[in-house]
Amino acid sequence: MNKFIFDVDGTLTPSRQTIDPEFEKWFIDFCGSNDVYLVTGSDYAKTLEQVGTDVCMSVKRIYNCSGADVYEKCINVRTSDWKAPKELYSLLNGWLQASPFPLRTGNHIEERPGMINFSIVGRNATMDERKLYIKHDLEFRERESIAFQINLDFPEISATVGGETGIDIGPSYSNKSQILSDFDKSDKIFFYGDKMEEGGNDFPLKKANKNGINCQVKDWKDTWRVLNENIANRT
Ligand code: M1P
Repeated sequence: MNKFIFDVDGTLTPSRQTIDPEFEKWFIDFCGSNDVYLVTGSDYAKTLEQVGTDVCMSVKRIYNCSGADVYEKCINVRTSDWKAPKELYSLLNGWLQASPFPLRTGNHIEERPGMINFSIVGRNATMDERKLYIKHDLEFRERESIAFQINLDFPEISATVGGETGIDIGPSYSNKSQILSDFDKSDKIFFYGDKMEEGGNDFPLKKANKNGINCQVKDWKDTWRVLNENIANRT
């Protein structure tokens, strides 16, 4: 059976922003005739804020925190109690002090069920402050090198670059690929994400979804375009 799995930030919405109203209507309609799932590094509160209750109720399941916290029709059906080791916090605080990026807005280490999100600029950043960090990160590839170092120092932990300003960190078994255990071998999985390159938080699921179709998109408009194209080719 065909199953459609979508990342949220950068795939259904601009990162940390809400879904476009026209696309929202179209997507809800799409959910009415297809089995749709969401998978994101974000927590449920943010997903609800970004895609709204109607989308949350229309999809079969939402895998928050990269699959560590699972919701069906707004009800939590599974969660993880993993906690990061103390040594990791020391390392993250070290980077927080050492980064040449000058701005700190607060909430730099956000604890979520089964994972933490680390952000040098801080999760309290405004859109303009986020833009400054995105520019800095594009130039210095800071998140990539922090994630690389964490993966090197903590073999039992997986750090991936997700969204535009943060790093998703959890136990090594707990990346987006963990959600595949909920699907049947006979399912044909279509996965849409914007961070499928190695080191990106969609990469582990793309890699594990060997028999399915993985579609790397540029943004939500590209997702909409690709879905329309697929539908046109099917008819
Ligand atoms: O899904 C990955 C991340 O996407 C967004 O990241 P950022 O704010 O850095 O653009 C956020 O929704 C974040 O919570 C999430 O982990």
